[in-house]
Amino acid sequence: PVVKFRKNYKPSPYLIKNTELIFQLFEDHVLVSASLNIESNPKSAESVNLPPMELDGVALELLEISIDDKELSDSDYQLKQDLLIIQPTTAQFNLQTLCKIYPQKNTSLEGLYTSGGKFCTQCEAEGFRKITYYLDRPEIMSAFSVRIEGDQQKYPLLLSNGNPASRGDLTDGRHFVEWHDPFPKPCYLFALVAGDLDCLEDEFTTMNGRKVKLELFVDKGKLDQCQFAMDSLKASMRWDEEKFGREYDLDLYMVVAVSDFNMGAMENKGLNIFNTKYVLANEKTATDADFEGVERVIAHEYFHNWTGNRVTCRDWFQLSLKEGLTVFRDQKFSEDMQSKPVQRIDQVKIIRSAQFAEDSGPMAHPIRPDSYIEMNNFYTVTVYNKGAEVINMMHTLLGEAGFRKGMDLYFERHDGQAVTCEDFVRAMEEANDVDWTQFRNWYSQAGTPLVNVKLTQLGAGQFHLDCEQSCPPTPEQQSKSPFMIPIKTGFLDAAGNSLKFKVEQGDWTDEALLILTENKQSFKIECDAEQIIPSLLRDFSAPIKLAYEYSLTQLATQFASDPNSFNRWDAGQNLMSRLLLSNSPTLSATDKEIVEQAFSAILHDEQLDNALKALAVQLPSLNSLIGQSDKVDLDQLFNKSNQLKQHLAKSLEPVWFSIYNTLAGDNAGARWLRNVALSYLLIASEAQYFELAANQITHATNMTDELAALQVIAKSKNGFESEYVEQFYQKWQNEDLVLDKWFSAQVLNEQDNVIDYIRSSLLEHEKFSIGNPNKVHSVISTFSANNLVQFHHASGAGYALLADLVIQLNQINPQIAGRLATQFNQWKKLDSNRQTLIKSQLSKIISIDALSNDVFEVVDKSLK
Ligand code: B3K
Ligand code: ZN
Repeated sequence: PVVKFRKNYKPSPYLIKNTELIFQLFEDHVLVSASLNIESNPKSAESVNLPPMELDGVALELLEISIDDKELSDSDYQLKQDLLIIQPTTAQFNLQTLCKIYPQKNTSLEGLYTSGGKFCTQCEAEGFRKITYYLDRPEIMSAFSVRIEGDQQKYPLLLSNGNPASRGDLTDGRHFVEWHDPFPKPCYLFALVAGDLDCLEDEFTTMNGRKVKLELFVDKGKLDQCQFAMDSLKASMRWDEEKFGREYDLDLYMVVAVSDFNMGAMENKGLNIFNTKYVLANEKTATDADFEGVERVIAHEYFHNWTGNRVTCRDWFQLSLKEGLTVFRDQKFSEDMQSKPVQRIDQVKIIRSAQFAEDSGPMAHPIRPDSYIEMNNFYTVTVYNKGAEVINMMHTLLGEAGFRKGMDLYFERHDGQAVTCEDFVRAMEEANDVDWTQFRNWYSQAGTPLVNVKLTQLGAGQFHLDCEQSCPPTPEQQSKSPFMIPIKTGFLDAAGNSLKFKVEQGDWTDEALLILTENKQSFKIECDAEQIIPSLLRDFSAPIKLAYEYSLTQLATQFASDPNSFNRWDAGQNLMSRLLLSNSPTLSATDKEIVEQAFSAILHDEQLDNALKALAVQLPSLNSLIGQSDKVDLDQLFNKSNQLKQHLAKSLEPVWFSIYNTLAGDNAGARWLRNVALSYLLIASEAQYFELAANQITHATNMTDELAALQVIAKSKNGFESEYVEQFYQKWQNEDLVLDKWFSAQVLNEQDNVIDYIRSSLLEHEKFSIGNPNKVHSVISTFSANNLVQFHHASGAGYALLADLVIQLNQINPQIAGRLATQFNQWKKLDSNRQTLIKSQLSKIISIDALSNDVFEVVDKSLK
């Protein structure tokens, strides 16, 4: 496999000004003819000499090729591994090719493929080369005209990007539609859909009074699950106008939902293609969390129209330019639509459980990676979510207005261009007249910085806050320069009241932004109090780990009353993490009591809303505990976390019971808290409270409650034989997305026979399909990421299961196989027995025949 390096970037010697494509769709193949207007690139030093032109192409049968209407003879071109090489003789010419492809056999779900009887595409990152020979790199921006021909009955809908230009009938029951997209775009944004679908139509009037037609296409019979996605689309369109002054630019915006899709969704210009999971939702079939997911992903793809499509990436190393920024935008949108602190907590949970793990493992990379083998492996939590945190720091440093100025300048300068992260930072800098030389380290350095903070009292009301930052080595970077780290800070007194203070010579305030730039830095704090408790990194103002030696009482105080909701939650997490990760093999009675009392106070706090309560009384996830540690004793951790859960379940049993019985589940927050209470009750006594769950699953009127009950039942001792699990299946067997939940609920059972059950019942189930990423995710990813007790079973059976699936998927769908393989990446933190077991699975994987680049890259790095 070849490694590609960022430092080797060179502009392409050729450009493609216009792209005309004709697709002839048939039952077992598709003919693609391409006519490309090619020019030498004035920005390339080599282009004056007309070097050979190398076009990318994978798994294409080249049937015809000509230049300027003259057919080429065999000696005029070369076909090498995944390349077509021609020798241009003029600086401008037209290249025509005709290729045959087999979408019906394409299980990689990349390029053109079929899903549920319809044709659809996924071209990002490098899938377009599976459709036709092309310069498959994002800086090649071309105006596309597309003609699609197919059977009228089977494919009444023939869709592509832009606006429909003409349509008509052909012979043999066939018809055609022609599309033209006026905005030049990279080929990764190309899309085609053909099929017979239902459509929900609507209209949006833009801020300048233009009418945009909105069309949401779904499988027949699913129209009753579309309204929420449509409403979310309109809300996002309005939000982007109001927040960023960005208006939609075509007359038509289409969204198509397909069942077989490798990720959440894709922002193809004017024709988004979505995983059904992020479109279909109504109360009966979708949980409150699903609704949030739909709203977020619909918004994310819509926001890409400006951050991604109008301004795109020069090369794939710059992916965070569009992804980090667009995640940041969808996060701000969700904060405006939902509860801000709850959203922030969710965002930080992802960073702590998944991104910190990635940053401390073999795949660690900066948000702008320096190298890759398979680009698809770099659609990561680092590029996306840490990338969004980096943008969020800019937002914190510049404030709302300054950030907007930077965005405006970025769009003004770069509309219609393919640019770099550097261009973005420069626009922010210049619009605000700041120097962000050091800030750029966030783009170039991998790893999670650790900031150690100490508070010392100098005299009455005088303190020093000493900060020291460091960043551990990562595979390609041994030593790091200091980062610029904004730390939003407040102080509380011993009773938890917010204190006024001054930093250095500043004004009296109750919150300040400390900006760390040195390895060691000390801030002088003036504060009129005896004892002060620092409330640090409020709202998670930087993607770092922060260490401060709080006493358990101080943490409990913060948990009970920090005015910053995020930090209040965080203090609770911190308190529990400290106890769970300490060296002692068991929890002491006092430890358990401290948490119990803290929970009790939270649950009785009448000011606090239910969603925040629900979050506060959940233990830090095992993933985040592992993600934050360098070494972990899993058995001890599992043990202690069970002890703590048991204790909280038992000691607060009456409280859980009263919440369950008195809280009306009439809004999402209340449902959430009530269902958390239910899960504690079943931990307290399965025998005693099983009836509650049984009753809930039978009478639930919404999927949130129905699923919560299913989850506790499926997890219970007799979960595998439960009649309720079976009834749920009978009820929902024809609702694919609900079945995914049914599969997931079962793989979370922590009993020893779960792995056998997965192998013999779930993977063999008639509704399971290895080719469907949602199913693989529901069963295998959910098991290995969320049933850690069994995934890490000392027998190694969990590892063997994951490895078997990686190997099975390696040929079928390398992208999904590669992603699954990353689940092994934490192995060096574990005990030697588990290390040996995982290592042998990794070695088994790496030695199989025809290993895909995707899997190779992940496993090879993991073994190093
Ligand atoms: N841009 C796509 C992701 C493509 C992933 C390719 N393996 C979805 C998104 O981030 O909006
Ligand atoms: Zn995106």
